[in-house]
Amino acid sequence: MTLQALLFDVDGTLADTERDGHRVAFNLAFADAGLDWDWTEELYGQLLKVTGGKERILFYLDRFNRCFERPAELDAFIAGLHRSKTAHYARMLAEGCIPLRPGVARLLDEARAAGLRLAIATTTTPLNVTALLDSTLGPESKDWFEVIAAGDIVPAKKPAPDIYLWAMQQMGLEPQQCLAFEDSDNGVRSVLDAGIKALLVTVNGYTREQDFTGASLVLDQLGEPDQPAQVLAGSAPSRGYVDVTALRELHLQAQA
Ligand code: XBP
Ligand code: MG
Repeated sequence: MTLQALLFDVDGTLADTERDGHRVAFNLAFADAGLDWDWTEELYGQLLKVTGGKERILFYLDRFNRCFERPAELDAFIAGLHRSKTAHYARMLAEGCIPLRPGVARLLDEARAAGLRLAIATTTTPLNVTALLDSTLGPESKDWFEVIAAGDIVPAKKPAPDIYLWAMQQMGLEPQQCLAFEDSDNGVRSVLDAGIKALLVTVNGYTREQDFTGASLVLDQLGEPDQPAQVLAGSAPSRGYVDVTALRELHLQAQA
């Protein structure tokens, strides 16, 4: 089957959002609520084990803050904190705090010109995706993506495959027709368990040491003509950066 569609994770993949974006927004929400919780860069690396902001807050209480006296309505309390965090995060994006990673805008342009279908598959809140696209590529860029699969649209977040399965179902696609982009071990698990074999990982500071077994190619970034990608596993793209030709080759090899 030929390559038909590119499925993109958002956090860590389209943009390096976690350390200076989500983490900061969580801390602002905690401060607004009068909580003295401080998610340091180091602690946040451990909290990233769990995807989904609400799930991550619960994981923090279970694992790192057992002494906190929990309110009777814990789910509602967490949901309120998370709403506040999302508002802070969207404001930070609108202020232009977080750029896209190298090669992302170029590759999206090339993929559209080549007629590839595009989708998003992420655990983050839908508003965060549109805020990122608006602030980096402009409001019209939302329409480049046929499906934006995000947040609570499926109950089981990554590493479960559900978000990728949902996106492919919406688009009428088979896993063999897709190539996915991820940055983390949780994302890799989700893609592979959805049956997608063509998988390109671009690592970031939090994920560099993780296990990406099963990924077709692991790079430090997609790269640009004047900024070659560094290969961490797999074969280097022929031009030194990821373009549509490299994606087609990768997809072909992954199906073999
Ligand atoms: C991203 C996440 C998200 C964000 C925070 O994982 O786990 O939870 O960290 O966003 P992935 P929300 O890149 O694997 O999709 O607070 O909106 O959940
Ligand atoms: Mg990610």
